[in-house]
Parts: sequence; structure tokens; C-alpha cells
Amino acid sequence: MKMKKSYITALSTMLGASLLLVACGGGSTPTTGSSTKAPGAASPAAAKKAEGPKLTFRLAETHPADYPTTLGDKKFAELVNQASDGRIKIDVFPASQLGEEKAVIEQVQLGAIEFTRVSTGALGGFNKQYEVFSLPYIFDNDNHQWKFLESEQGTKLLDSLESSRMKGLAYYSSGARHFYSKKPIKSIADLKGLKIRVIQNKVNIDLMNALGANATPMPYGDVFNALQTGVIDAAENNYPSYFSSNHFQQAKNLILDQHQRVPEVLLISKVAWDKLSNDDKALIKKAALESVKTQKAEWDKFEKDSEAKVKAAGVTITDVSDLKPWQDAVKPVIEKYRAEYKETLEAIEKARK
Ligand code: GTR
Repeated sequence: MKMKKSYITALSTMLGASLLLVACGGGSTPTTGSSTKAPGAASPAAAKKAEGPKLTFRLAETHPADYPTTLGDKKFAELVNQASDGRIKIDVFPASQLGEEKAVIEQVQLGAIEFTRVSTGALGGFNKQYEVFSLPYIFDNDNHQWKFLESEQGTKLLDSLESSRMKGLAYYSSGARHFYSKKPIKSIADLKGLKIRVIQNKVNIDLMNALGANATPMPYGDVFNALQTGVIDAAENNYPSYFSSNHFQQAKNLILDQHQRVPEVLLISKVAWDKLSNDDKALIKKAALESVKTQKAEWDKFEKDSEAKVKAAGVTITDVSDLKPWQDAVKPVIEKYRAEYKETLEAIEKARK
């Protein structure tokens, strides 16, 4: 039988490669469990490292590389890599490189992107349970919010993402959201008639209506231009986003009304999750929860820093000493959803004490 030269070369390369794999203990040989160590052979851990990662995943992040959620993601990736002896590698893609939140969530549902960190505001468009976080003034402060997030009901909510083809791993901090506008806003009345960008979900639209404003849902990455061109008059976010997105350059009037506290979520696609071994599921979950500490610490620093920087840039900041008129104005929104979110709202109330 005559064989072409290129064929023979390819065959011998393949043979050589598989012999090499056998020699290194690689290929389809499981890397976990005990192995008999030949004298002078590398330790199993070192051998595993030399082989490089077995599983490589992508994590999509909206914010830039130095933003506190991105730093949390990176810590998470690092902890997973360590705990798996380099077997699992998670590459963090910041600055919306993999798309805007809504598009990323769709990709995650399909399993095309394995991990993401997104706002519960964006998740509200995919899982009704999550719209509860967009209800105004349900949390008094960050402590109250964390007490709830760490409660049984908070965990239940994280688990409820499974029905939306995702698996919630951990919550991250996101502080309070405030309005900012091109025109001065000194009181609630100044919001009337303004076109305000919101994260797309039903509660946000009701909320803007209750304030006499017009909700304009659009991706986060479009807001700067929309402010610049006058497509919208205003937007709303926390200090770190207001600063890092440069929205403060276009909308120089900030009012500290604290209308929402919308936490962030670190999650994995259900498609990817279901393919993992139980050990890997456990180490990923553990790493996610451990990364919260880093994210929270970075958040506190960045929040203060952003506040100082927007002040230095000459933003007009209006403090709201009495939140009552704001809370009264948006009460109908809470009442509209009270029955739907009864269980969660009761647990949030309980966490207040
Ligand atoms: C930020 C949040 C982002 C994104 C953004 C927005 O606070 O961290 O994930 O949801 O708000 O307003 O779209």
C-alpha cells in the first residue's frame, strides 16, 4: 500500500504526540485521584500545572479593569485557579468586550459565555423574581441589604436563577443609585418631564412614571452618547458607575436621593454548570463566596474615590436630607408589586430589625 508522504508525516506526528501525552500522564487520563509515581517523576500537582488548564472559561464584565466588580471577578478567577491546581482557568473580559449586559445574559443562557457578573436590574428582564431589587427604598442601607442577601430568602433568590438557565454564585455590592441630569435637579419636582435612561425592566418604567419622568431603557454603553446628543436628559446610577463611565462629564447635576440599591450577581451558565463535576461545582461556589470580601473592600474604596473625583470635577451635588417626599411619591410602585413579591418583601422587612 502506497501512502502519501504528508499522510505519513501527519501520522507519525500524531503518534509522537500521543506517546508524549502518555508519558506526561495526559490525554484522556483523569488528572484527579492517586497515581503511582515513578522515581524521579514530577509530582502530580507539578505535572498537572505543566499540562496547562483543562477547562478554560470566559467571564463577561461590563465595567473597566479597575472597577470593584472586575476586581472581584479577577479574585474569583484566581481562587478557582488556585483551588483547582491550575486545572480551571477563567479569563475575565472587562469593559463590555463580550457585549452589553442584556446580550451577555442571552449568551450565558445558551452556554456560549460561561460566566458573567451583572446587575440584578438587568436580570429583572430575564427572571421576574429579580425585579424586586428595582423597587425603590426597600433597603435602608448596605448593611440592611447584606443582611437580606445573606438570609435564607436571599440565597433562595440566587438559586431561583436556575429556572432562567443560570446559576447564581454570589452577590456583590453596588451601593445606592441616584439621579443625575444635564439640567439642575434640586428636588423631586425637577424630574418631571425628563427623559431618564433606565436599565430595562418593568419596575424601572413604573418608577419613572411615578416620578413624572419618561423612562428610556437602553444599554449602559450607550448612555454617554445619549446624554451628549440630548437623546436623554438624565440617567441614574451609583457613584462608581457615574464616575467610571464619565457620565459626570455630560450630566453635571447629581441628587443624592438613593432611590434604589440594586446588588450585583456573579453567575454561571446552567449549561456550563451541569457539565462540571461535583468537586468543581463546590470549589467554584466556594471561590465565588470568598471573592465577595475582596469586592466589598474594593467597592468601599472606589465609592469614596469616585465621590471625591466627581466633586473635584465640579459636579453640583444636592443632598437629600428628607427622603420622605421621595418615598411617598414612589409608594404606589411598591404597592403595585407588594402581592407579587410578598415573601421577599417580608424577608427584607425582617432583615431591617
Ligand atoms: C451599574 C452596574 C452595571 C450596569 C449599570 C447600568 O451600576 O454595575 O452592571 O447594570 O449599572 O446602569 O446599566
